[in-house]
Amino acid sequence: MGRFHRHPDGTVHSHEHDHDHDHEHDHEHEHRDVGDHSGYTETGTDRVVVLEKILGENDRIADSNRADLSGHGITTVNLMSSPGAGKTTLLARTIPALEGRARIGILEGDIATSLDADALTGLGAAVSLVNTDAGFGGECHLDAIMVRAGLARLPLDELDLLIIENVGNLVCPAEFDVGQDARAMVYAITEGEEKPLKYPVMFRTAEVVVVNKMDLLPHLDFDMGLFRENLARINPDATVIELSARTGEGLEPWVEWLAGVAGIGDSGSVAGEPGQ
Ligand SMILES: Nc1nc2c(ncn2[C@@H]2O[C@H](COP(=O)(O)OP(=O)(O)O)[C@@H](O)[C@H]2O)c(=O)[nH]1
Ligand SMILES: [Mg+2]
Repeated sequence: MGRFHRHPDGTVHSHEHDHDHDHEHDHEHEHRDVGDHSGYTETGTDRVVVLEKILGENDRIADSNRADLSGHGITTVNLMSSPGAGKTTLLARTIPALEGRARIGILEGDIATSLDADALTGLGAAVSLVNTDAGFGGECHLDAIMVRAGLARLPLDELDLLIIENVGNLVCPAEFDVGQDARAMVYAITEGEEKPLKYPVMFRTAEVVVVNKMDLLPHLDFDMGLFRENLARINPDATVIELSARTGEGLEPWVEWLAGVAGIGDSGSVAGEPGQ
């Protein structure tokens, strides 16, 4: 895709910067009068205006999602991570762990395939799949419109807790409000201690950071102290939960955190059915 820039006459356009081309002959317009294109001082302004419009529209729909969900008594958690950190594996353990305490819906976001949705089907949760390459341009995140489409396929009257497995990506999902009540993220210790510093937005927006793949700790030179220090610089308030989604060790604090946000703190009571 080309890069946008504005010329002194006010026209804005984009074109590929293919350095194999001879610019003097290929382009109809004169470049030398606007100087070095690597600067693009005005490009940022154009992009900010466009992004503000997109995000403003997204936020309006996110607010409708939030209102609809809370109208149904549903607490919604937006679960984010880089690809492969362990979101699906964690959810496969979480659904049975909350059985009898919360009726769970999963909104599964993936660019392509139903692999994760299939893996989470049959565990006791209602599962709705949104593929972003099916009508949503193959986006690297879920936005509020996509989530709204996925909600239409869930039995909202029968749910207490909705967990949205966002598209695996450490950047884009953090920029889009989808109507959640809380954001959680999974971080795997195979990713490197510096990730909170390099990808601050997601780590900053997460209320809870699940530190996953703890079973691999003996095989890695991962420095937990350094990771926690880096995370604290970006988000000192984050709740940190170390666990292994593979073995299930350390799962309980995560399950109780979810129960807490869903307002079903007392183990054993079925949400929405007091007295049972
Ligand atoms: N060793 C180990 N592997 C894990 C753990 N959690 C997930 N994995 C593996 O990591 C890979 C990606 O997991 P997945 O749940 O699909 O990650 P997602 O892309 O975030 O949904 C799979 O091969 C999982 O089996 C864990 O706690 N320990
Ligand atoms: Mg997954």
